[in-house]
Amino acid sequence: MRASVCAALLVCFLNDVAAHQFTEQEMSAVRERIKSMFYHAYNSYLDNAFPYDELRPLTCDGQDTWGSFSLTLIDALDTLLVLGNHSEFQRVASILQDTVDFDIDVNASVFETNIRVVGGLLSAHLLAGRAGMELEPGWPCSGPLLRMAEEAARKLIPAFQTPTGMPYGTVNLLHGVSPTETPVTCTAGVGTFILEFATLSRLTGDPTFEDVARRALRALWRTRSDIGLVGNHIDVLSKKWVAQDAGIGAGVDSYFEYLVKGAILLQDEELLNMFHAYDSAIQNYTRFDDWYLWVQMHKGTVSMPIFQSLEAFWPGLQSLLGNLDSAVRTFQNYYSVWRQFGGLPEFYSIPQGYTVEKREGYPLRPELIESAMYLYRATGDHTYLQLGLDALESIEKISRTSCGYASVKDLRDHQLDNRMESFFLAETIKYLYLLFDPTHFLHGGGTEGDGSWEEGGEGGQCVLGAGGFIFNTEAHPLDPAALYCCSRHSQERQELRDVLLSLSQPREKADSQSKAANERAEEPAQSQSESIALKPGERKTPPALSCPVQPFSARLSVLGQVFSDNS
Ligand code: DMJ
Repeated sequence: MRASVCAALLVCFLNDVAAHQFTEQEMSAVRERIKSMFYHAYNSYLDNAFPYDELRPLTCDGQDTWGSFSLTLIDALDTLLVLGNHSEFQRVASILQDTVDFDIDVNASVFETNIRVVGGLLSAHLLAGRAGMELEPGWPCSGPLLRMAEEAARKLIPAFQTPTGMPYGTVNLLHGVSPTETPVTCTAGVGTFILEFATLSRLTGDPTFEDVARRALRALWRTRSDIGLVGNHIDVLSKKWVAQDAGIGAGVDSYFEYLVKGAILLQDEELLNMFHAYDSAIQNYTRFDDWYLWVQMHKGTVSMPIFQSLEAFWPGLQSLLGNLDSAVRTFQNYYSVWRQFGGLPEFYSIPQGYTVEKREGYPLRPELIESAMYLYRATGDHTYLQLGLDALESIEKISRTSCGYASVKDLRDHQLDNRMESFFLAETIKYLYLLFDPTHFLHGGGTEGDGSWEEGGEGGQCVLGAGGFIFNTEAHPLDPAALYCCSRHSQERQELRDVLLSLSQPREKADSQSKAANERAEEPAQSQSESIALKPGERKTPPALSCPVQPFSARLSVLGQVFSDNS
């Protein structure tokens, strides 16, 4: 454990060194550099790779990877808006409507399609007003990008038709799940849908999406071990754990992220309680010196004493729950690894203080920068800006090529891979930019910077952006106020329909219906999805929206308690 002692000393050292204080002028200069990084890669993707999914930055051409969706363009769309480029956002949104086709004979990852394609389209839909796009009268409860997101998500639904409700990992977009498909799915592949699917349900009024996501979450919850942990891969037909390593990294990460963010987005205590129960087992069994190890899910014995780069989202998540001390200490551990290599290797052996064989790569992942963004907002400590600047310099130096940014194959000798994952433009660049732009509207509230609240819906009764934004795991921001607004509207329409029905029916029948309606009202509070059902195939008409200004801003806090308001 000598290396871990060294790492601990380094952490103390990092804590003691006074961070450089960035002036607004310096931060603005860094923002400009980040913008030019984005356009270097983005323009090169358009010139050399579109309509393929990804740019190949060494050969300056393109390839399909996760499907055949022009994935990088969908994933990067909301980053254009984040950087303030409204005209390009509008242009791309209309290109995507004209060119992307989900009726294709392609086997796609249910997880990746959801977080990148459905998440990207939903977020672009919700930001379309700010980007100055022409909006349908019913927006944000309807709109072309929302319809595209819905269409993509519908292609994923067959994967959830299993006896357990837990989805298969892959689905053919044209034919559904192949009869030869493996039933083994990773934990994150089961539990990373509630943000996008609940958003879809609450915007469109179709409960199907939220229902399947919740069913999968509840099924997964019931499979936890006696000591409260989940493993890495599960058989979705038999519910047997196939890989029994429990940890917070690859294969599991975004499951925990979605319990917390789902709780915030949907004001849902069930999800928060699940997370807290997991968190206490995680703290008990996997945490050592503010690192998180991998342990056997039934016994709690250490199976892999390694840190994975994907785990670096955890301090950011902790800060969302107000658990700052722990978040800061864990972040410092991870930052010490960054400084050792100028990037985060995929795996890092904690006892040896070095990379792990065949896992020396750094595919320009966002997680450490994402945590830095949350922690800077929470603490104001410029150490996090320093990490951001280190990351920028390092990416420029190691991975920039003449037509983009290449994944690093090996951080020890800086060999490159011919791949630029779409999350580089969707997440890494976005979080980096937001780190250096603390008054950006996406940081929430309507009082600072360009963060004015936005009106939506007919007559402008829908106040959007008032409760901050929740980022999905691919950094696509979702607006809780829009969900609330649209599902309120659905509820009102349902009530109106009940009244009209009761008026148009004979007395006796109307009495029995109003009795049923009263009984419904007396039932314990259900998830909102159960009260917003439309009949299959039914479309919305332009709504008369009514939205609150208060509730979300009063209840949500980036730093503090999720349920601070008990009313
Ligand atoms: C992204 O696709 C998402 O952040 C996902 O949750 C994990 N992997 C990549 C980034 O590392």
